[in-house]
Amino acid sequence: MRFFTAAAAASVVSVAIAAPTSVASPTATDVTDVYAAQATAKTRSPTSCVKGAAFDRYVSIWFENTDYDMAAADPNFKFFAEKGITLANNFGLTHPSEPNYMAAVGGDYFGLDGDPFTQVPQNISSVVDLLEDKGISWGLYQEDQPYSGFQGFQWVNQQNGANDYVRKHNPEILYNSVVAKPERLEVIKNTTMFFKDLEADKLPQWMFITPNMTSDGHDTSVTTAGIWLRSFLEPLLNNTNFMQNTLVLITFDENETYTIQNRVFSVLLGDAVPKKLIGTTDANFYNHYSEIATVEANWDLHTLGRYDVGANVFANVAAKTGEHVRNWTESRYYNLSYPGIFNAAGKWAPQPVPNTNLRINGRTVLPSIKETWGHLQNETIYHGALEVPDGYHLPVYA
Ligand SMILES: *[C@@H]1O[C@H](CO)[C@@H](O)[C@H](O)[C@H]1NC(C)=O
Ligand SMILES: *[C@@H]1O[C@H](CO)[C@@H](O)[C@H](O)[C@H]1NC(C)=O
Ligand SMILES: *[C@@H]1O[C@H](CO)[C@@H](O)[C@H](O)[C@H]1NC(C)=O
Ligand SMILES: *[C@@H]1O[C@H](CO)[C@@H](O)[C@H](O)[C@H]1NC(C)=O
Ligand SMILES: *[C@@H]1O[C@H](CO)[C@@H](O)[C@H](O)[C@H]1NC(C)=O
Ligand SMILES: *[C@@H]1O[C@H](CO)[C@@H](O)[C@H](O)[C@H]1NC(C)=O
Ligand SMILES: *[C@@H]1O[C@H](CO)[C@@H](O)[C@H](O)[C@H]1NC(C)=O
Ligand SMILES: CC(=O)N[C@H]1CO[C@H](CO)[C@@H](O)[C@@H]1O
Repeated sequence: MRFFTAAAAASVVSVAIAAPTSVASPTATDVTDVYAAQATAKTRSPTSCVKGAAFDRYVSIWFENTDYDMAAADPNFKFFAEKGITLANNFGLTHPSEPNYMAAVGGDYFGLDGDPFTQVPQNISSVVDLLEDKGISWGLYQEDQPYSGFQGFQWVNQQNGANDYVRKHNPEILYNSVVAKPERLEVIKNTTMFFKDLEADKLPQWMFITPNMTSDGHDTSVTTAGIWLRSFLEPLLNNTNFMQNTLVLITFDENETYTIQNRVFSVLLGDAVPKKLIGTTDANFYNHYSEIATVEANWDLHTLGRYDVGANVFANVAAKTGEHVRNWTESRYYNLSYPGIFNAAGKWAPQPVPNTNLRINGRTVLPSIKETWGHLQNETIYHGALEVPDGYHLPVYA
């Protein structure tokens, strides 16, 4: 199948995962169906305490579509920058939103160049496979997602019809390898559940937090995003249920202006940041794949064998794991998607094969990925390089 169409995929998937507890289809978005599913949706809050080299908990909070200088100038983002490390050269991978979220957990965006209803084929792994392999608990918290495991395209504010929760900003729900397992859906929750888990001291060790379309700046401005972040994160800074050797990344999915480089404003903070690094700037080259690489290095996880392997690990973590932070040599815009299975501009390329022979600082590709893809190594496009392709520098297929 050339294109993995949403309609075809949805029918396959709803058969595969028809949860016995759910009355309505998990992708339904009409009000009656959503409330029916909400009433019976299962939710879980598994915890674990696996020690990491630099941190024991990782929290990624994503905002939307803001140019670097705009975010850096916002008083609330500045407030957090002063409490951590500003990443001066952290890059988005393409435009628009969805491919960036997809890539940040799966190590590629497979040519995606829009925000459609997308389902990543089940034989593609994501970071949660790596985390589970080491017994590390994970969860996503999506503001105003109507219930745990909701797979619909969107959910609007029921009072005023405004954009609220959107699937395109929920990275793990895009992966059929996640959706096919009910126990995984049960940890893809909303921020109501975040506060419950916080209160009960049941937050996981890896989490991804997406504010709603108002709070993340998408439909508003960086000012609104900053105000939301201040109210959400400031109280957590000295909450001991949250700060448990925790590294928080505040970032944006992409730059607003398409004709400039896709550099995003980002800050690392939390009690896992060494005191001497507070208020400093790290100018090394990073991109959204650095998020996966950093987590892999910290907990000595296996890798996905995709662009995660070549990405720089954040230097404050690399210093503790013996990682080599490499210099950036070439400057790309990262403002256009390369071809792939999800490319709507008609630029098709085969589903890329992970490189199952890649090794980085002793870390190898997850055995189950080797099993699925190992026999196709003549077709891999991943070679562990730091700089990744974009629409002007295409991946090279064998
Ligand atoms: C992975 O899944 C896709 C889509 O279902 C399929 O076309 C492809 O052959 C599969 N590849 C492997 C190696 O399993
Ligand atoms: C959040 O998710 C829980 C668990 O599924 C659900 O009971 C609750 O109604 C949701 N909250 C909101 C505000 O939608
Ligand atoms: C988004 O969340 C904020 C609170 O964080 C809330 O005030 C606002 O109403 C929500 N936006 C929409 C459109 O529901
Ligand atoms: C958190 O720290 C701030 C200032 O550092 C302080 O004003 C506040 O009372 C503290 N809150 C708690 C719950 O300890
Ligand atoms: C990417 O940026 C370059 C340099 O400004 C520009 O020439 C090109 O048109 C941009 N591409 C897109 C898709 O906006
Ligand atoms: C990386 O770049 C910095 C500053 O440009 C330079 O000082 C350093 O020697 C370079 N490191 C490597 C490994 O090339
Ligand atoms: C790679 O190897 C597989 C299995 O041996 C074969 O089916 C495929 O045609 C080869 N692909 C290329 C591009 O040579
Ligand atoms: C307008 C603006 O601030 N955009 C930023 C996007 O990223 C480029 C390149 O890294 C910056 O130079 C811009 O400042």
